[in-house]
Amino acid sequence: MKKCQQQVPADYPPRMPNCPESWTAVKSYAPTNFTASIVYQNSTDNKPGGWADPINMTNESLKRRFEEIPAKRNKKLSKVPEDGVVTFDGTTFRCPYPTGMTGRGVLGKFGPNYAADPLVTRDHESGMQVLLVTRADGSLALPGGMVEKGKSVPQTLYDEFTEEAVEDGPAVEKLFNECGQGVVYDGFVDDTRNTDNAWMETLVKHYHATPEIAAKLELCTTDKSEGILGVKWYTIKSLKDEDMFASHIDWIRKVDSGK
Ligand code: RP5
Repeated sequence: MKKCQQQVPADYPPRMPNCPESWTAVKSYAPTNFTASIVYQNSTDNKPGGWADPINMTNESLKRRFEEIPAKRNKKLSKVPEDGVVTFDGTTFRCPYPTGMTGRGVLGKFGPNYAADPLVTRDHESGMQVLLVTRADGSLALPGGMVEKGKSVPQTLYDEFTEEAVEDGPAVEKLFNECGQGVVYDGFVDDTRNTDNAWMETLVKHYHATPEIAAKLELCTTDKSEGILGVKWYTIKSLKDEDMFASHIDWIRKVDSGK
């Protein structure tokens, strides 16, 4: 079972009990319906320029939003052929897993809500280390964030890293320009905020800092980004699954050299 089938953030009502594991396993389905008031307050029909889709999403407005998503990401949408809840150009979009909840929860967009996650590592005598933040709920996470309207994925990776984890400066520029190792993951995130109608997808890019660059990265000590409690290097092999946010541990283990 996925986290998004069993767990909820503190400000959510409970999901449907005994949520089916897959869409094909659905026999009777009575999901909880929940959209947070903050989503309605920020819907573009209530607030011009708001971050959430209109309350009554039309095919036309969904089309306009999809056109804003970088073309490369359009191919990565999670699609299912029938019984879905969001349609666009004859295609139906639904969370890849039943979540026991409809509505948008706290997520602004119908369908995929896009994020970007920088996965920054360094070599250490204890083994490869990764730079993680502590989120408000106490879980450890990559310092990622939502791809906001008008922002590219590379810009989001840089901005989130310098807002949540490391002070901006020449060392960060060198890290991003010279230490890129490629995209580790691009797709669905097992995020406890997901619903059947709105879910997280992300692009994770790996950067491996040289000892010189790692030594110059100055970790943030003040909370510039709302809800971040701290930032630290962690030895990957000592991380525990239960301490980690969403499916971040899966991508971190993919890059661990084990040394
Ligand atoms: C996760 O939520 C993504 O992997 C990303 O790390 C994060 C973005 O949400 P916020 O940090 O902006 O809440 O699904």
